[in-house]
Amino acid sequence: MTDAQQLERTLVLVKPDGVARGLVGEVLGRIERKGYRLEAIELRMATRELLAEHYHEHRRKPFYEPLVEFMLSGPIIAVVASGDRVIEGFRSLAGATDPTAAAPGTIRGDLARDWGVGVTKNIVHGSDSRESAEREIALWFPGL
Ligand code: IDP
Ligand code: MG
Repeated sequence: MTDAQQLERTLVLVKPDGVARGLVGEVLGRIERKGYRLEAIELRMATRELLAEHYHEHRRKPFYEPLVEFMLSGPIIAVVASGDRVIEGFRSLAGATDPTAAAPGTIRGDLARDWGVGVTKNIVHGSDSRESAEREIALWFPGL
């Protein structure tokens, strides 16, 4: 690859529910088996400041505060994955936001459910556009 712009990257998070339930290997395995490359992986606690930036678009939604509290409830695995059309491809692996409705075969459809807290606990985050991917990667992995 000669043009760095062509290397599409996405930010994936294994959320606290996925880490607590021991699903990190399962999620990373699906990314690898699909053929994407893992560029960076880090286990860390989020902070309120980081999440305020990460979920900026949702700041006025009713689910924002519970979402931030959930994301602060335990360690997260932050991942940068790369490959042609990886942003779209990982969103497809992840499945629909609502784990109850997510199709079987997807991460959320196979591994997540409603635990009485609506759609908050859905195992993974994946960037939704090139612009958000580069913004989110800069937040979680400054300098990468
Ligand atoms: P996405 O993760 O599929 O891109 P977004 O709409 O960007 O979904 O929402 C971000 C996250 O906020 C979701 O993954 C989920 O954890 C949470 N969320 C989204 N919609 C709701 C809701 O209606 N109630 C509670 N939590 C929600
Ligand atoms: Mg989103």
